[in-house]
Amino acid sequence: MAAKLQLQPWTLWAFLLFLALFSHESNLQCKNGVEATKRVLLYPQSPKVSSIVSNKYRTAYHFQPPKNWINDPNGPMYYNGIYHQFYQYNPNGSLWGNIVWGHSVSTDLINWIRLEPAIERTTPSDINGCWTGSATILTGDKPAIIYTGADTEKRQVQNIVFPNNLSDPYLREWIKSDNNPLIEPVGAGLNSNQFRDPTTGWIGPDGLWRIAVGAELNGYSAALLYKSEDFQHWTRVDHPLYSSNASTMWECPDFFAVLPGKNNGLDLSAAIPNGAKHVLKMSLDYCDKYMIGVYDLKSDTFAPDTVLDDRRLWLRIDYGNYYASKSFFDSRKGRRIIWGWTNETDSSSDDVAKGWAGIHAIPRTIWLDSDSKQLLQWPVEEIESLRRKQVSHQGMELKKGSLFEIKEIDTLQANVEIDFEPSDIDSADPFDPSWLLDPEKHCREADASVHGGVGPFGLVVLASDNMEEHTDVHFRVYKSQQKYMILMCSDLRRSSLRPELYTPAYGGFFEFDLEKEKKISLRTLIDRSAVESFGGGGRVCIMARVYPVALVDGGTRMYAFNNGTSTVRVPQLKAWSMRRARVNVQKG
Ligand code: DQQ
Repeated sequence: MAAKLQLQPWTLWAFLLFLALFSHESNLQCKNGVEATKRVLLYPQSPKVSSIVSNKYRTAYHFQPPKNWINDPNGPMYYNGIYHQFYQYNPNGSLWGNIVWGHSVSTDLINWIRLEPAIERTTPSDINGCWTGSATILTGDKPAIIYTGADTEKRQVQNIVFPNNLSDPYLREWIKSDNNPLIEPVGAGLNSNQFRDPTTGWIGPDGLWRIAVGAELNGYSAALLYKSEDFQHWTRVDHPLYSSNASTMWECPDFFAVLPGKNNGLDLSAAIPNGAKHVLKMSLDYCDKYMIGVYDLKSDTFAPDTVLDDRRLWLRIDYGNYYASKSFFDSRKGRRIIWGWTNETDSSSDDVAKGWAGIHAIPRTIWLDSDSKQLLQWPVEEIESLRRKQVSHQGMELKKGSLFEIKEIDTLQANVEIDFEPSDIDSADPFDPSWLLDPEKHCREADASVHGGVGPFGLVVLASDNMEEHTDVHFRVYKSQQKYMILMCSDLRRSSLRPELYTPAYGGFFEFDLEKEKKISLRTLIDRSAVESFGGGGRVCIMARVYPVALVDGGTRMYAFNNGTSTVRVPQLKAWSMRRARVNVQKG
């Protein structure tokens, strides 16, 4: 039965007026080139924002420790029935520093038990830092972790640890090898301060192990390749796995195989089926980017299908606040899962006062689209165990200017899934390929108040009663030769009344066969200060942090809307309240 559309003209007017009045732009967005490299703050925050210190901003089902700072996910793995998540952790405070490897375990990727740190700064090869690394399950079913240490001279070196007791189900204790450091930053042109974050190892048909390490080589970015017979003695291959002069350093490289159109994952150390592609992911400019290509095991080279000299055009794992991601093959369910880190964007002084900073995005299943052109991501199915009260609406029509309030669920902790079916795709505006260089600019200029032929339509979340605060996640459809290009924006510019907050308008484009597919799906996970959205079945993902005053002071509201000229049908809208997960509350 068609739901009754709740149109509230006063709300819409307030909404549009506010859009017109407030358009403070941010210059800290994930960008390429000069701004990014000259940035003083590595991670965008808001040094001058007015302070609100509240635990109501603390997420209820995203991964974080009970207190203190976290950044990169490290060495995720599934071993003997247990998922392990390690993470860059400051045990002494909520700013980056004193980094050790925090360690948590889980049976479902959602509820976590906190353990003692697994790797601490205790030896000359890591006395100045235990930084990012990866786990590998070696032959004989024995896990090992290779991580970056900052040594006594602050050079970056690669070290290894092994579990002390394989019969401990939680692998609580990890022992450093006497062979550390395994790899030192030697060789012409290698910057010893830019040599870190080894990947998971993979074994070739020649029986040799390989790992890649992020580096700056002769001023260029590279994933350096190393080979070993025993995982302890490593030799650098004379060419990198891949390098590019379009950037200067890649942090946290990740390398994995995927099959077009199949969401079952592949173990890079197992025989890779015909037709598989390889993905090289790298972290730079506060963004996680990737290339899809072919890996030739004989020559040990990775060749991207498309080489783009302008790194603004490189594909992104996520178009929002998401960095240093790492994937692993989950042998339990035969899938590949990727985790990323999301920083706070309020001020670091508020982080000190709150006593915590940083979360991990919801683990996502990641696979390759059937046309091999891009990766798709979707929250792991286990997150659905947190769903409780559900509302659903079918067969709605959103005419131009419609706002439909989604009621009766917890708007601060929710999972919303909406299918949007534009009624007149011929009225889509034409696409200009130059927009691909800066989708954020396009989201700022074509915000939710600007009518298009088809769109904007989407969700308004964490809105205050009078709409002075709101976060908009929306789509806009453009016609591009034979296909459609969809712009997805997560516009935070009106997300909070707190002045000077970092509130960008994130955005990304995806190509879509709208004639065939008919519907564009949006899934948004709202978790207090986290708004994590998946557009077009996971073609564009945008993670965002928001700090509305209304979240602390009162309630918030949620709406579906259409502000495009043509009507959009909503065949299906489902929303659930989300329960709090048991994230690291219990110590093991
Ligand atoms: N974080 C780690 C480094 C890595 C960076 C240090 C990426 O190993 O390059 O905490 O966020």
